[in-house]
Parts: sequence; structure tokens; C-alpha cells
Amino acid sequence: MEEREHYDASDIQVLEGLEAVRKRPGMYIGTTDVKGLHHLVWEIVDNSIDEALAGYCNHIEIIINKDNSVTVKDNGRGIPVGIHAKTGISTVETVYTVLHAGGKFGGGGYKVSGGLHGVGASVVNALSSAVTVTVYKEGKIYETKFANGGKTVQSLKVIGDCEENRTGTTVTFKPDATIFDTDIFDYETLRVRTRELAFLNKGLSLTLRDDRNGEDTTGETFMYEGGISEYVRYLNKNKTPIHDDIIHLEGEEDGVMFEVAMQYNSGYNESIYSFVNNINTHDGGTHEEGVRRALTRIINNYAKKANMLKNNDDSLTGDDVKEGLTMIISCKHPNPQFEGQTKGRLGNSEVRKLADSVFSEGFERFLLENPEEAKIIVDKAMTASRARIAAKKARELTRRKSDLDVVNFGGKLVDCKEKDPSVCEIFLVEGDSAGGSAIKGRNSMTQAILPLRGKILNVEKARLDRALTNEEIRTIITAFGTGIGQEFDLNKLRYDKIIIMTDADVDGSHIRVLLLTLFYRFFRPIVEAGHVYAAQPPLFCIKHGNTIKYVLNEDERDEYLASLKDNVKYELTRMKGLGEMNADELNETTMDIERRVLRKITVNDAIEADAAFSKLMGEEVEPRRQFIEENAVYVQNLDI
Ligand code: 1YM
Repeated sequence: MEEREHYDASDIQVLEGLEAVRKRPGMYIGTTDVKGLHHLVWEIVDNSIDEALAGYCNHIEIIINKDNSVTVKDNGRGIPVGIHAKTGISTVETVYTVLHAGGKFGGGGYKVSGGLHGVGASVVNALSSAVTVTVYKEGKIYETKFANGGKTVQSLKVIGDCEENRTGTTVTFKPDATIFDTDIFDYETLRVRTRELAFLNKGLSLTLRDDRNGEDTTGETFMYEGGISEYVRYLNKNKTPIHDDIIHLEGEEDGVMFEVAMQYNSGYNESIYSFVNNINTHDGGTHEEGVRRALTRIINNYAKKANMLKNNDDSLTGDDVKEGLTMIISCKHPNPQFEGQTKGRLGNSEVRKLADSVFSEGFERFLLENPEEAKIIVDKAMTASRARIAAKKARELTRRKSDLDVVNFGGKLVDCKEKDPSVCEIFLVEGDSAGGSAIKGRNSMTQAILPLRGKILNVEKARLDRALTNEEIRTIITAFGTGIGQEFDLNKLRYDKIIIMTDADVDGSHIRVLLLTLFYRFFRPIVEAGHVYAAQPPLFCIKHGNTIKYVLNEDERDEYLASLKDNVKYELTRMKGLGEMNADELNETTMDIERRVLRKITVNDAIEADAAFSKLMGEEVEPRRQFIEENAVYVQNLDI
């Protein structure tokens, strides 16, 4: 029911604007899948973060309500309630109903968070079935309500009094179920990002609460006085740091804030993550380039001055100095230019200089003031350098001379006949006997089989040079055809699908985790491009009449049995392991393109995947034991 009686031209424009969002939601929030759904939350939270960055808010609360709506609360100034000069309606209502309203409103404060200031609010409104905005300001409580994709059902009005000094904004929205594939929020997804926002905005406290199973929970509060230093400490939690202090450097120029925190660990991987305005810049950019350049230069300069590098040709490379480095780079920029296909790279060239100078001055001072740590860091890079040279030699061994070599690959790889990678698949099969059945049961045109006999080396604990001495790993690298390290080339991948085929038991999941670790650490683009799959051998077979039905788990079994007409006679058998299936069974249940079920392995969040692998595969045994105990199901169904 409309409370307002008069409609004019500007109302119609408003509705047309929001209608455009509903027609093409992808243009505004990317997708309408579960990712897009969560995006709505961050659009609203961004406005609170902006308010925090402007210095007016220090607490944000996110609540998943019983009805799957979400409430976001902050203790900022409250969205302005006065009548907006251009629209003739309250500023709150304007912000929530006029597309692209944000930047043009309010004072020109310091606005750096994710979206354009306030812009997301109208998009969220357009894609919601109900929205309520409450503003606490000047001793009064104001409220406005919208429904059915942003139509005003209650203009802003005072609904009560509050304490004179209480200020803030509370927004509750319920996503429109006709637009999104799903309307169920995932606590873990919200938790990971909420914690990340707390790491990236030091001193800001964020509370996340799930009221779907009762309302008396207190939720979890994240607040880090140390900011990104604590992020580094968290990421290194399951690794072994080689120096105590986390190096934290920051600087500002012309309204651009730049900050970096780092600590080396005894491992061999780099975990460098960069952000601009709290958004992960997956493809780096000028802020990252500035730091990487300075890091290599400063370590080389120090090593030379300290006479640690014997001859001048031994200089350390960028790869050498980032081995075992965990680093978070955060830049807050009032006018960021995002580049690249996925807009994941910062383009502003002035940031390169700022990052370089802040980092090099601070890091050089750290090395000079902490000679013990400096020696540990330089030694680590020098060891990496020696290993790099050794690895280069070992790598030559994995380079295939000609296609003929494939056929006779130590007799292990049984390749497919087809040479066009877009239709080819490779099955990595646990054990010789399953391997044998797979070879017999495959489609030899397009399906290659690589039986895995030996143990897969845990690459979380081994450097590239040692990994390359492992026969299984060498075979895999050669079979893939992409090369490794600096020579890696995704275009040379010889198979469209890499399918891990292991038993559904503890050993099987261990091998799967080892393989995923190998892929994630050494062939990450293959994982990111979605080429890696896990085969899903069925757990049960149900026979009735002439029908044979395979099902993947208990739930599917029960569902299928319930769907059978009463008194139908059926025979239920639990499937044997891969090794006990004959070629026909294996083909029918697990390999045949028409009938099999594959699970695609995706990387939703590189930082979380990194942490998960350190935990699962790192040097400390206890966290692994604990993790596997607590997440037995998760390990079996590992989606990175
Ligand atoms: C739970 C969502 O939207 N908080 C919020 C938004 C604004 C302000 C404060 C604000 C901004 C300004 C002045 C200013 C917004 N204001 C606008 C606009 N939380 C949430 N808190 N006073 C208050 O930027 O000058 C857009 S968002 F445009 F009206 F100023």
C-alpha cells in the first residue's frame, strides 16, 4: 500500500531505474547465484565501512534472521534524513531508490570502500522483496520501508524517540526469491569475509550472528587492533615463522593510504595477498609491483653490503626472496583504477612509487636494526636461490622431447588417441588394480589413464627441486604438458579434464588431498580455470526388475527407495571399492560421460584455501589431526 499519494516524473524515472536492475541483475551484482546473493550483504556493509573509514563508526553488526532476511546495523551518523533538493523526497529514500545516487550525495568525504558511496543501496533494494531502513539521529528514530523490488511502501517518518546521543543506521532486507537461484545465506561465507574486513580495518569491530536457530545467540565479534599484522599472524598460524616480529609498514600520500605486513615462515610457498579498498586484487597491480620490486632490491643490497653474496652474479631473484613469505598489502585509494579482464588489478601508476618508497625505507631500516632477523631472511633467500638452480636442472628431465615419449612414459601413462585437448580427459587412478580396470573400461579415444602406484609427495613440505625428484610427480607434470614454475603455460595443457579417481574412504581422501595440494601449489591456474574434477564412484546399487540404479550416498539411496512403488521388490548392495569393480562396472558408474557424476574442484577463496592446505599438509601434525577429526566430512568432500 502506497502511503504517498502524488506521483510525478521523478517517481517514474526512479521506478524505471530499479526496473533496469531487476531486468539485468548481472550487470550490477555479477551473478544471481549464491555469490550474487551474498554480494547484497556486502553492498550494504560497504556503506557502514565507508562511514567507519570517515571516522564516525566503530561497530557493525550483521545478523541472519529467521526468515533468511539480513540485518546490517552500524553506529555511524545515520543516513541524512532531510529532504533532498533534487528529488524532493528524504535523502534516505533517495539513496535507496535512485540508481547511482551515491556519489552525488552528501559531503565529499573520504570514500574508499568497495562500491561507489551508497550506490549499492538502491541495487539491493531493487533485488529485494522487502527492505526496512531505520535511522537513529538527533534523539529520533526514523523509518522507511520498501517492497517488491524497491517500491516505497512507507516514506520516511519518525516512529519514536531514542537517546539524544545515539546515532546509526539499521537496514533489513529480504532478497527477492524470484531473482536469486537460492535465498539461503551461508554462515561460513559471511564469516570469512566479515573476519577479513576486520583484519583490513584495524580497530573496527564487526559482529556476525545467525538467528536462524533461535535468537539468544551472541554471535562472533571480530576486532583486530593490529589489523593486517594480525592477518599475517593468522595465516602463519599453522606454519613455522622463522623470525618473531611481524614487519608492519605504512605511509600516506595525497589521500592514498598504503600498508604492508609480512613475516617469513620455514615453508616454500609464497602467500602474498593484496587489497585495494578492502577488495582482493587477485591479479596484483601497481601496489604489489612496487613492493615486489623493492623487496628484491633491498634484500640484494643488504646481502651485498653484509658480504653475504660472494660474487656479484649470484644476485637473488624475485622468486628467491618470496619463498616462505606471508604478506598482506592493503591500499586505500579515493579513485582506484581497476584493470584487466576481471578488474582484479590496480592500475594507478602513482601507487607503484608510493608502495616502493614506503616499503624500501621501512624494510631497509628493519634489516639494519635487526641484524639477526636480517641474516635469517637473507640465508633463506640464498638457500632458495641454490634450490632454484638445482630445480632448473631437474626440470629439464620432465620436458618431453616429442609426443612419442608420451606413449612410453615409463610404461605408466596410458594415453588417449585423440590429440585435441578440448575433448581429452586424464584419470589419475588410485592403485594398480583400479588402474587396470580403468584402462579396460575407458573410451580409448578420449580418456587417458594414469595409475598412481607410489605415494604422492606432500609438496607443502617440499621445495620444487625435491618435488621434481618424485617419480609420480614427474609423471604427472609430463603428462599434463604445461611445464611448471616460470615455464608454466596453461595453453599447453593436454587434457580438458583432470579427474582424480580415488576410493571413498580415508586413504582415498588422503590421496585426493595430496593431489589437490600438488595442483594448488604447482599448477594453480589449472585449478582456477576449472580443469580439476573428482570422480564420484557410487556407494549403493539398487536393482529392481530390469532397472539398475546407482546412487552416490545414503540420502540419494533413501530418496530413491522412497520413490519406488510399494512392494516393488528390490535388491540393495553396497558398492565395493574402485579396485574391486570390473572394467564394465567402473565404466558404467564412474567413467562413462553419459552416466557418471563428477565434482568440479573450485577455488572460492584463495586465501582460505591457502590456510586450509597449510593446516592439512603443513609441518605441524596436531592441527591436521584436529582438522581431520573435526571436519571428517569436509575432508571427504573437499571443495577447496
Ligand atoms: C547499514 C547501512 O548505510 N550507513 C551510513 C550511510 C551513510 C552515512 C552514514 C552518511 C554519509 C554522509 C553523511 C556523507 C550514507 N549517506 C549517504 C548520503 N549503513 C549505512 N551511515 N552522513 C551520513 O557521506 O556525507 C549515502 S550512504 F549520500 F546520503 F550522504
